[in-house]
Amino acid sequence: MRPENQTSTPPPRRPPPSLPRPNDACWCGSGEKYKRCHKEADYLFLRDEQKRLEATKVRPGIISPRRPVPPEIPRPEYAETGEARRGNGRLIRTAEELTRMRRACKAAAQVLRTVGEAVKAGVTTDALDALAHETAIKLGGYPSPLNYGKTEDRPPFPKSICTSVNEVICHGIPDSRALQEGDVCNVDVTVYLDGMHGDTNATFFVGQVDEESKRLVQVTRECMMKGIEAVKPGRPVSDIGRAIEAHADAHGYAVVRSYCGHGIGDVFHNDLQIPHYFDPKANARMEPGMTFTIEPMINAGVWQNRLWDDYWTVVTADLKRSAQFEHTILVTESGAEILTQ
Ligand code: EYF
Ligand code: CO
Ligand code: CO
Repeated sequence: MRPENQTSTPPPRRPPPSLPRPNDACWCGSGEKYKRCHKEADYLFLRDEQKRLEATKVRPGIISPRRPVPPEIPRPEYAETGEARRGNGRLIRTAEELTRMRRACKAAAQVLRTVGEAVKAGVTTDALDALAHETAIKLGGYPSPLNYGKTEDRPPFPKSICTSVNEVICHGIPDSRALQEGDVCNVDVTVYLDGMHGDTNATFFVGQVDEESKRLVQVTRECMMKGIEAVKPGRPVSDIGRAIEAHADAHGYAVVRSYCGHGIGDVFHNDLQIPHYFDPKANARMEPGMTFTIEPMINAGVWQNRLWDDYWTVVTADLKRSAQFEHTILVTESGAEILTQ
């Protein structure tokens, strides 16, 4: 048959971004009610498109057995039972506590550097977990996420770091999935050493990534730095979120609202919360001697998140990419000192 005589079914037309109501006129201009015209075809089209989208997204892999920590490593209160303390309400560190805090933060930064160097296509996130676990222990530390976060509704976190790839915002569980060329992978490390926790994370490129992901990661790093520059004794912690949100907004990105920075020290998370968006209710004043994290999660699309049914893995609601950076900081007389540098 000659090409001009071939008949083939045209591909289904893409529905407009905002669908009409059933009794409104159809978007195609037929003059028919939407429900009698394109409604069914649109719903089938969108369902198939969602399936196609999900097929290219991160899926859960196999989680390896719990890694043991040698008995000589001092451990936090939840290491055996999963039951964590909330802290004693004291948010200002003594000089002696700060000395220990610096050691814990330095160890966390070292583990993050070591794991960051191992991020490559073909490496599983479980292999990154093994490396972080072993490096923390070599430094005399306990990997804080291991067995942390148990409540009535969920078991404790099963691994030593969080690895959050592409559309995973945070708390991704290291598993058998191998990193792929073009992925972005956040590695979040917390180490318990000398009775204190130090918490830091960074987002790494796996090989060559697309320009949009490079921009997202760069702007997210800048958001964290803007937040750190906003730290000033006497000012409310809402200044931090205000600075971060303004920078994300200016680049067309969204700030995750469900997870915040946190006070940290002898407990992994104390009562102090640091929102990364402007929240006028976040009126706690920053004081010299406070230690907390600034860890903005910035999304390429919408700010909303969903939780996988594994209890932990937080993903973007639209499955677009997300990035994060984190430092533990100390409030000084003039601003902030980064402890996890
Ligand atoms: C839905 C946990 C996970 N919580 C916080 C427990 O501050 C952290 N990173 O910078 C941080 C790391 C971990 C963590 C690892 C495990 N958890 C609690 C509540 C919800 C949740 O995931
Ligand atoms: Co962290
Ligand atoms: Co943190």
